[in-house]
Amino acid sequence: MITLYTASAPNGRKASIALEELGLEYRVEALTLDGAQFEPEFLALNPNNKIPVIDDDGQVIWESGAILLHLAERYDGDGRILSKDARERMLAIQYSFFQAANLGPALGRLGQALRKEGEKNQEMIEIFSKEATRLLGALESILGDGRAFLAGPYSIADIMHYPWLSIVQNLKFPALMEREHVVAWIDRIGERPAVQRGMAVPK
Ligand SMILES: N[C@@H](CCC(=O)N[C@@H](CS)C(=O)NCC(=O)O)C(=O)O
Repeated sequence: MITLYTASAPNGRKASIALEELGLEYRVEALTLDGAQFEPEFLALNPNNKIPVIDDDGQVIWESGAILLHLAERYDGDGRILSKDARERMLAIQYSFFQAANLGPALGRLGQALRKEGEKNQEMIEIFSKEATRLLGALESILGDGRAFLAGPYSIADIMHYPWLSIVQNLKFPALMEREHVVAWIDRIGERPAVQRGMAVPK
């Protein structure tokens, strides 16, 4: 049995989308991230106090990219989220690392700076808006060659990016709205029924 520890937050939705794409049964433990992530029971699962975490028959995994790779390696016999072709597989891993190391932290810090109560740190907002804009430009150029998905076939690379970029689209972030290839990609991924189910977790 798989238990997913998650919250109403984009990194958790990467895991629920992958679980839905693979048609796996799983139990959801929803955290509110208002302190529950610092409780000893949760820190025993992830000392880094962040969701998502999965417990797959006693094997505990954290970091969204590692969770997606685990699910693909253990349950994806027919390459639904990770191609069996070695080059496509490595491309999917490359773009997954790219998301976890770049867009995730930039948008996460930007969100924190914008949500801060009281006087906002304009320097932080400017630094991370600029970085998010730069990364959207890189994605626009990658998708500009006409590919439908980031790494050839649909993959964990698309799943890693989608929950974050859908937030940016909902906010109508100006630097996104002019990136037509990225916007078309967001719409394409968002049409997938498994993505819609995964995005609705936790209920
Ligand atoms: N690199 C991690 C980032 C996970 C992450 O930042 N999770 C956020 C929610 S989207 C969280 O749990 N924040 C709680 C905290 O920082 O205390 C991953 O990809 O899994």
